[in-house]
Amino acid sequence: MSKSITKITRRNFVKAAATAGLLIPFSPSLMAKSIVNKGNAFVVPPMDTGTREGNQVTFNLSINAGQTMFFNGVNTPTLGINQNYLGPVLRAKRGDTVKINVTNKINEVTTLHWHGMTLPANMDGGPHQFIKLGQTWSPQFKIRQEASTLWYHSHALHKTGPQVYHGLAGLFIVDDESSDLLGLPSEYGVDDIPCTIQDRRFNRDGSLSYLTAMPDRMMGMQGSTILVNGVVTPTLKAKSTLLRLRLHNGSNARTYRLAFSDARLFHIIASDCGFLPRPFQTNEVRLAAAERVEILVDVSDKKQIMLKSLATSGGGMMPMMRMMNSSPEMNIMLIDASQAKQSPRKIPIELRNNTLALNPKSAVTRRKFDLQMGMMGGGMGMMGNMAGAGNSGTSMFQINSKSMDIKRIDFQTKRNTTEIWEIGNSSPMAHPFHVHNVQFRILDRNGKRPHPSESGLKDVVLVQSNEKVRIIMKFPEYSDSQTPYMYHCHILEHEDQGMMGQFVVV
Ligand SMILES: [Cu+2]
Repeated sequence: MSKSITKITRRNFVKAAATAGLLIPFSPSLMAKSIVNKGNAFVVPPMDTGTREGNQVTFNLSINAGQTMFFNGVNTPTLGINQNYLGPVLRAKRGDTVKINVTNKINEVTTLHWHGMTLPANMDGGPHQFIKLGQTWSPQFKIRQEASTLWYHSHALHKTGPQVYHGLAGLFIVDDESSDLLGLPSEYGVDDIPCTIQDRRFNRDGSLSYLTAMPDRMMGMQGSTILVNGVVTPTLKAKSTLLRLRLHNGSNARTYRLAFSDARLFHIIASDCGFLPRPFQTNEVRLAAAERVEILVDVSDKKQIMLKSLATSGGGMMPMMRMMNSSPEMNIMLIDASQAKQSPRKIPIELRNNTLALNPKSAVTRRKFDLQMGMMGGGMGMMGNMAGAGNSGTSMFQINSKSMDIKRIDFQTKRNTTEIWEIGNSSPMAHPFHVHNVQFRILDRNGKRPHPSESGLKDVVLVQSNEKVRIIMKFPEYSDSQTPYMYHCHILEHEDQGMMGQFVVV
């Protein structure tokens, strides 16, 4: 193939997009509004602590198809792990060795990836550790990192988007010795509450609508129905006046700007991979796809408050760019604190410093990455190529002018060494960039220090159009010259279409 690929720049983007028919207005939810059930009760996902023998913990997970009633009287075909939609909250301690038996009972190849976990490459659950129908994959690894809210999800090659969209995801909570001493709300489902936030779009027959509207491949799957733990905009009846919410963006693509309807202040206590040094007070937090934050919110006034995603208006002069980077106001979940009991807990002044040492002076290698949405010459060629992405090594979704090729290792790093990566974005929209096996710290955004809410350990960083973000990470001691780890955009449709690369640690 000798097609010419032009990078999308702001100048040529609108012209090409118009030719490709991408400027057709975004169709909102195809689901009739009247079916949306207003009074849904919040569901706390089942917690699974496995079978413990000393520090050895065994989990049994079964990936299956099922039916879920998101709307009264309407059955939606879904996928789940040990249940019909999503999976249990797995929970283990630092120092444990976990063994997870994952059995595939669906009629397509799948995987489970332990997002945020430091672990050997062949235990990672990326596209190389695929599981066929009827097979059981049993990764085993020691948990070496700090208390944090991690997650797990399908990472099947070119299938991550549809499989996660239909339900293959769950949380993985890591505890450690000292997190228990912080005096934080920690009664699971009572004052310590996991919240997986997802946006979905439904067809008239109640089935999930996937890649049915023109911008879906370009912008990633977005929908106007919000699910929290698989329930449409639920109502949480708070049992305590101080709530710890573990907010997880389990959406395929959407970035949220989370805030309460009365703009009340809350405290962010943790980001993707652990606690911040001290609580950061704010009245809103941005959460891109795959990111997590833990917040403490005081509801002792016993009011009803809506957790919302505030509207964002995209930057840029061009209408397409504005559309790609803007989002409407959305209701996430209602918190009804009228029955809440007085909490004995207080918001701590200090949390703790992460123990992971990441010193820029010790960085031995610097790498540059550019997130790109290249374009085939000719408007319709772009659409044709997008539809066919994945079979050839050429698609419009690229990192450093290459799209994912499972047979190509993009680079290798050395174990126990520190690197600084500069991630640029020359495409017109923001991309959440994720690296497997490491926890990184954000050094700067366009040369400026990151926001305090991003000062902790992370595994995903949102990179805006035209932004340069520098991150620092240390590769752990695991090495395997044969099995790669992934780095990729966590807009799952971008990942599936090639915005992903592979590295090995030697
Ligand atoms: Cu992307």
